[in-house]
Amino acid sequence: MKSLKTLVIAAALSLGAVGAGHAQAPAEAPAATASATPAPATDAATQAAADAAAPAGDATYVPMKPAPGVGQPVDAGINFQAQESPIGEQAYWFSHVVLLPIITVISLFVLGLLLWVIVRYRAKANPVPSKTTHNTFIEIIWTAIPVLILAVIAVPSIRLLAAQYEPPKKDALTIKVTGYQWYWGYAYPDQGIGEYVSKMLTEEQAKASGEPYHLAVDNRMVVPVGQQVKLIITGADVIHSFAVPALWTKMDAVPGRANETTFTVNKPGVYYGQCSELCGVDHGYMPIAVEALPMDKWKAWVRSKGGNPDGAEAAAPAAAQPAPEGPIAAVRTTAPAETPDTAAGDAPAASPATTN
Ligand SMILES: [Cu+2]
Repeated sequence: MKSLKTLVIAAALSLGAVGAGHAQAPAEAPAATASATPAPATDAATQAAADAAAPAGDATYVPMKPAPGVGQPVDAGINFQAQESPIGEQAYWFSHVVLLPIITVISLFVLGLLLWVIVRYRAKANPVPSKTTHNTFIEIIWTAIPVLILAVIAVPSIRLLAAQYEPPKKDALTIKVTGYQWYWGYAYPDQGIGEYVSKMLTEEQAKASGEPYHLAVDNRMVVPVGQQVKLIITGADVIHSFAVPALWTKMDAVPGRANETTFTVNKPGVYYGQCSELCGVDHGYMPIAVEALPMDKWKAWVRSKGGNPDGAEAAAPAAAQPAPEGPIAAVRTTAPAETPDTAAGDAPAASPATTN
């Protein structure tokens, strides 16, 4: 199984990183959120090259419509979102097949004991109270059984914890995620896709594209189905947190650090999330949308972004450099095509007034 080191790292990271709650966005809209153009702005030459390189019929990327109730919260929902990744399924099973039944049985048992004591040993029925104190047998039982229950729970619990922090596979797709006040930036260094920003759609835009307002964005993170995705996550200004409940993914975006997490999406779809670390006045307006596509369609999307789906060798050398130490400057070597308000310099978050 996992090494002791993995377990220790997993336990330490999990203290701050894993959670299943999903806050609803506030109802009030931000003042005049300036969104970039919804459609990716590819120039004619890039598009022509993509058309030539792509198999017929898949060269054009059209944002997928979300399925109702999948990858997003539901009205009056109290359960986890339906899980669409292997780790998420494991976690869901652990919660609903192991923990909930045990919790229910213990709660009913304790409630029964309380009722029994209240009725059987009430003052009226016992004018002379019992002076009994210790009972060795009972004390051993009520210590040993909880210990056994905890030991049984510990096995799947630690297995799940370790699985969440297992190092990524060699062929994982690397995406660099940067949290800004108050939007997200995504870059695909191995495909030569420089950073582009992802901003919340206005209410009218969301309605027009048939997506939930406060969750819909202009430029999604697009990933292939069934392939492991490795996120390198950092923050440009303050601490943010990248969280997508349906993919069982949450990781803090901390300035000066490159945090890593992985997920694999089971099936095509659109999965929404939100920044989950209070990061300032527009914290509630920096949603996340992950779109999972079959591999051929994902490759077409990469081409539509001017990237090379087949990896780093053929991509532009400057854009392919891994740069955990100076992440923002490095991925900006390829100028974002559709990011008018961040393309101007190396300090995209320096003027909140222009981004909101
Ligand atoms: Cu944030």
